[in-house]
Parts: sequence; C-alpha cells; structure tokens
Amino acid sequence: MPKTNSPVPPRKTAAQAAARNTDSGPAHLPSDGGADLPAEKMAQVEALVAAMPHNPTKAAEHGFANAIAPQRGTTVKPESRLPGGSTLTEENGSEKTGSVAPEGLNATIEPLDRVRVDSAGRVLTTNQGVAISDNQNSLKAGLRGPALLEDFVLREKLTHFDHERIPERIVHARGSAAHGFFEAYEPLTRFTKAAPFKEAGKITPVFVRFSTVAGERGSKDTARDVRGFAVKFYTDEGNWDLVGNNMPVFFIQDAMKFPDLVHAVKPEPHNAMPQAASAHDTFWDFVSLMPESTHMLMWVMSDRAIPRSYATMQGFGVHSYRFVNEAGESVFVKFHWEPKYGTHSLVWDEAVKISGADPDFHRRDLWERIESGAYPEWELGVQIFTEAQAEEFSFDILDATKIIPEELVPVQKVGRMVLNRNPDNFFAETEQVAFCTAHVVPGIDFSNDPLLAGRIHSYVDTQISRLGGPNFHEIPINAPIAQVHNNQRDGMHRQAIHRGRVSYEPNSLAGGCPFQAGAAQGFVSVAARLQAKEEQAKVRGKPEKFADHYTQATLFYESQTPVEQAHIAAAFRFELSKVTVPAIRERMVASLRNASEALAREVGQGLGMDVLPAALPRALAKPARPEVMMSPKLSLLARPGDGSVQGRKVAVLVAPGVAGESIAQVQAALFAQGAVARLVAPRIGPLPTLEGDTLEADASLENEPGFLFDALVLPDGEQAVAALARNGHTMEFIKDQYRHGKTLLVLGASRALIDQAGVPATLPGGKADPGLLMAEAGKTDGAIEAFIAALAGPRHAERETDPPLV
Ligand code: HDE
Repeated sequence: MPKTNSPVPPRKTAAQAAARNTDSGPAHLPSDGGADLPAEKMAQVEALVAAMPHNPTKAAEHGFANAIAPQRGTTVKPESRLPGGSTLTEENGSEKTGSVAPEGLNATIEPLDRVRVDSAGRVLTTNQGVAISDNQNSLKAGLRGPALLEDFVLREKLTHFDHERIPERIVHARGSAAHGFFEAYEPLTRFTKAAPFKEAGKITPVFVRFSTVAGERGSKDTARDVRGFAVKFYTDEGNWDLVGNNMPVFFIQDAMKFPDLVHAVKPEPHNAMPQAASAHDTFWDFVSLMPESTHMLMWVMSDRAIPRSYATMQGFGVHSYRFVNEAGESVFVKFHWEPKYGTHSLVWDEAVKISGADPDFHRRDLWERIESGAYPEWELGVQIFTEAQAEEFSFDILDATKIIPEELVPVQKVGRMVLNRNPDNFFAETEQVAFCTAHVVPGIDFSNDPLLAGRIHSYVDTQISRLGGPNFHEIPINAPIAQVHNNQRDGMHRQAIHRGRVSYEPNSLAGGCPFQAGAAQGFVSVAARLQAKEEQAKVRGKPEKFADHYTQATLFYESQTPVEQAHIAAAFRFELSKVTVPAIRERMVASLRNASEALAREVGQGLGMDVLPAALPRALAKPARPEVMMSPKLSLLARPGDGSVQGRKVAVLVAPGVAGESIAQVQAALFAQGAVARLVAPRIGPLPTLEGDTLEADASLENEPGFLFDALVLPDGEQAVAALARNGHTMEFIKDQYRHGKTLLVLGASRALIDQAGVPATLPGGKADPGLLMAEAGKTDGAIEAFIAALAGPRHAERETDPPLV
C-alpha cells in the first residue's frame, strides 16, 4: 500500500479516475495512459478512434462504377488487444470460461470435433452435468408412495423427451445424408473464382442430403417421386449449397405456383391420403391444368422416379446459374452430377414390394455402401454457355421446365465427389442440416430464373420456423469452415459469445472491424446489364418462349429406349387409374396428345378410353424449331457406369445339404469385387453342407424377400434343393427376381427350382436369356465370371411383357 502522503502526479490519478467510470468523462483525457490497466485501455481506445477522423469510404458508396466495384472498408490496427475487449477481467479464466478469445477467430465454426460426444467409460448425468445415481426409479415418498414433484432428474428427462421432435420439412421431409469431399480436376479460374475450383486436386468437404419430396418423414424410400440431391460445400470462402434434384427440370416455371403444386401433391387435406404418392386426384387435377409440367411429368413417370440407389442416380442443379471469374466476367452454367456406378432404377412392381419389406431401402443402401467402403461417387459436370448463345436457343434458359440438351452444349467433367463418412447422429446432422439456394460464394451467382428467385427467399424463411430462430447457421452441421464475423447478435439459441462492445459498422471503437471486404475478396453480384426493353418494366408475366410446353416433353419421350417408353406409359396408366374423376384423366390424356400421340394412345387404351379426347389447346401454336430432335443421353441406359458391381447385393439361397464349396466360391468372387453376397435360408442359423461343413445363414426367405436383391444364386445339392422346393417363399423369391429382370445363376440341381417356379428357359422371342446362367454341377468357373459381368450391366428388360407372364 503506498503511503497517503507520498507524492503522486495528479495526471496519474486523473487518468485512473477517468478510466474507472462507465458513464460521463472529462473533456480531455489525461495523458498518463501508463497509470494502470484501465487507464491504458482508455488511452488506447482514444488513439484508435482518433485514427479514424472520418469515414473514408463514404464517398465511394455512390454511383454505378462504385456499385459494381465496392471498396474494401478502412481498418485501423489498435496498439494492442486491450481496446477491443469487452472487459479487463477476461484474463481471469476458469474451467468454464476458458481464456481470452483467440485473436480474429470465431470458435463456433471449428471442426465438428468440438461438439462430438462419446460416452465410453462415463457415468450418466443430467444436462447440468450432475451424475445420476439411479436411472430406473422416480423419486417417491416411500417405496409404495406417490411420486414427488421434486424429482428434477425425472422431470428433466421427460421434458427433453417431450420436445424431441422439431417440425419436419414441408417438402423433402424424408431424407438421408452423408459426409464426403469434392475434388477439383483442373483449375476452372477462366470461368469462375469459386473456391472449390481454384486448383487441381483441391479438396472441399461436403455434406449431401438425398430425399423424396411428397412423403412425410417416416414415409417409404421407394415412392415414385423426384429425389432431392442437396450438396453443401464447406468451401474456404464460405458455404455453397447446390440444392438440386435427380431430374434436370421442374413442374413449374414461377415460384408463385410452388405452394399450389405442393398442396396438390401432398396427401389430400381432408383425409391425409395417400402417403408419398402422386397417384391421386388433386395432383393430376393441378398438373393437367398446368401444361408446363408435361416435360417434368415424363421424367417423373419414367424409372428415374424410382432409383435403385442414391448412388446410382444423376443429380442436377436444375436452374441456370452463373460462373464469375476474377475479372468479373460471367457465363451461364448448369450443374450435373454423374454417378460413377451408372444410372440404375427399380421397376414399379419391385418398388411397391420393397416399400412394404424395407421402407428404408435407400437409407440402408447409402449407409451400408459407406460402411462397407463402396463409397458412392459422382463426377461434377458443367454445361457452360454465354449470354449470347443463350439468346439464340429455341428455348429460354430461365425456364426451369427446359433442359439444354447435351448434344447442344456438352457436359464437361470438372471434379468428383465421394461420400465416405456416415453421420454420427441422424438428428444432429441429417435433420438439422439447413440447405439454402441463397448460400453462394464468390464465383457463383444466380440467373434471373423466376423459380430460383423464390427459392432464394424461401429456404432461410423455412429454417427460421423449422430450426427455431435466426441462429440455425450456428448449429454445428450448418456452420461454415470459413470465418464468420459480422454484427448480427442475439436471437434464440445464440452460440457465439462476442468479445467487445461494438456490434455496428461503421465503427471506430473496434478499429472499424469487422470491415467490409470489397470487390477483391467479397461477394459481388454480377451487374447484369439489362437491355432497355419493355421487359424491364415492373410486370407480372412470362417471356414468350416459356409458352412452349411440349417440345421438350416430346424430346424426352422420343429419346427413350422402347422399354423405357413402355414404363412411362405404364406409369401414366397406373397413376391415372388411381384418379377417381374421369374428367381429370381425360384432360391429362388430352394434354399428352400434344407431347406424343403414341403415348397418349397407349395410356388412353390402358384407361379404357374407347376414343381419345381432343388434344388440349396449346398456349403457343407454333413453337420454335428445336436444335435437337433426339437426345440419346436422356436414356438411363446411356450411363452404364464404370462396369463394377460395387455395392450390389446378391442373394445366395441355401438350405441343409447345400454344396458348400461352390457357394464359398461365388461369395468370395463377389466380395472381391465389392459386391455383397448374403446367405438366405428358410431360417437363419447354422446349416450343414454336403461337404460336412457348417454355413451360417444370416437372412431368411421371410425376412429378406427376393425383390430386395440385385441378383440371385441358386445352389447345388439335391437335399438343399428339395428343402427349398418345399417352401412357397422360394418360388416367390425366384419369380420376383425373374420378373424384375435380375441376373440368376443356377447351380447344378437348382435347375429344378427354376422349372418349378415357371421361369422360361428362353426369352419371349425364343432367344437365350443372357440373365439366366446355368452351371453344371461342380463347374462354376466360367459361370461365376459371366454372372458378375451380367450383374454389372442393366437389368434384363428383354424378358419384360405387359402384363408379366411370370
Ligand atoms: Fe425446394 N424447398 N423449393 N426445390 N427443395 C425446400 O427447404 C422451395 C425446388 C429442394 O435436403 C424447403 O429446408 C420453393 C426446386 C431440395 O434439406 C423449402 C420452390 C428444386 C430440398 C423449399 C422450390 C428444389 C428442398 C423445405 C419453388 C430442385 C431439400 C425444407 C420456388 C432444383 C433440401 C427446406 C434438404 C427443400 C422451397 C423448388 C429442391 C420450403 C419455394 C426447383 C433438394 O424452403
């Protein structure tokens, strides 16, 4: 303690006094900053503020030239970290508070490790970290007495449980997701400065969610529906969400119609039926009044709407976007995801059966592929075209019901995406992930597609109610890996604890920080120069080319193989047969006549229409001549994939007395190629082989029916075959496999099973069936190779008849 009568410079005490107040202060600060810490802070604050006597970038906020090239904000570096702090006590750390915020860092966006929980070796606790002594009994007044209100352990557990659900997504409620990475092949800097495309080999982490649209969260995976294909790129310059679908077009052209479309396709409001299905009155009523949906209807009625796996479907960004390079030059771009394993779909009869036996079919497939190392993989393709090219196209590139045929603008492959990590927790990651078309990074920009414009608004809005407030971006799965610094504060569930008292800009009290990045680093919207035409006036309307509703529907249908065309017709027939109002059916068939007379005839006949209704009047009498009349790339068969069988599932039927050696050979060959071979028997459990060994069946004919597998191996061994022949499930198993075009390998004695199931030895035309492979007893060698080769290809559609013969 200094003695009270020792000499003290008055400037020192004045500085100390001035620095100890949080209101009022002297007209001129005493100059002795070194008097103590509070005084030092005050002096440094004064110096920092004084260094910015005016707002130097104010003048640059005006005029067109400035509008397209915003300046970097001005910033002043403080003498030390003192002036930026909220408090002088921040050094007083504890186990809870930790220490001072690391300089220039936002700790809420560190890798997810900071929020991962592993309870190994830990005791149960409450949410307040208090160890729970008894997790079996509530607190009671005596062993047989009443429960006590005081039981905070029970009440906390029940309260949390009561609130375990959050509202499901309005559309795309049913989904599954995985982590992975995107790797660029080459720098794309000529076209875009977007972070993922900056250099060859650059890796960007991604989180990808696949979904159906119409069904509720617990609905089946194999509904006929569009699939969502939403990719969140955690780039080092912020998050970019490419929120697309597995079809390149959409039902409607303007966001104004989205609520109508969704109301029409969702379960009908009076009885909440049907679940996850478009085959009902309100959907067909709406789309038959909206001829612009015809092109999309072709896709949705095709096998694209019932994919075999998320890993075997294409993805599309749908809208035209823009790429922007460092020089600010922009081109248009359409995004395509091409599956490494090829495009494969289910057939309808199979999809219906799977939905009963395994409603999680796609979720399980995605999970199992990743856990077993058969990582789903896609190449990212881009179609790049200029504004001038776009002007010349026969269609409008702002119309989301139109594709740009690959024959017109080729797809260039620019990178690959691999999904190699399953989420640890479905709710925390898959359910809470919030995608948004507004999440773009420098180098990516929007086109004027009016559907996209509505989406840019909608996604943030929906997260606010679904995830409970404006801070959903702080939920770990949504937080970017790039730094986040702004003056947004507070709101429900705020995580970030901001240091300092400044939450506005411009400021001088924090040295101007965080300051605006300017054009060199920041996101600048492409200043698309609008031609001074009347279209520029404030209007509600569509460009003329939007009125061509049928040309591309025709293109799609004509470009399919005969089998695919037959499936489209059958799907229209099925869906429209479920409609209860004949006039709706007729209107739809009348519309189809404008796309394809042959299809309309086929569908009409299937619906018992003796006479086809007159074609619907067209909105545009003479559409422009399309550049491309056939686009073979639109067929599912155009993308066979890399020819591997990775991730395919094969059933190997077994029973006591089975010839075990040949089974082991088949299994080993399949595992070696990344496929999964399951032993399916009348019951699970051990069974003796012909050779005296024991096999373990891990699935049964009743718990894993035939339609769940990509192919079937029928075993050798008289006794086993006799046991299988006595089981009705075996026959259904074989029939479904055959009917759905799967590859069958029939070993030795099992030939009898094929005959018993009524499977014909040849195709309907008399030719050999390439998917029905017979091997003599003990001669599996060539047969196994042939089986694997056939398994890698598409299903054997050449067997198909309508109705099916087997
Ligand atoms: Fe979406 N859409 N959408 N959509 N959409 C949502 O956002 C919306 C559209 C798509 O896995 C919602 O977070 C409007 C086209 C996917 O979480 C909502 C319009 C395409 C997902 C929404 C469209 C999509 C959504 C509901 C018309 C294909 C799931 C939950 C203007 C390119 C993302 C949510 C995930 C989800 C609005 C049209 C794809 C309500 C207003 C076109 C893949 O914001």
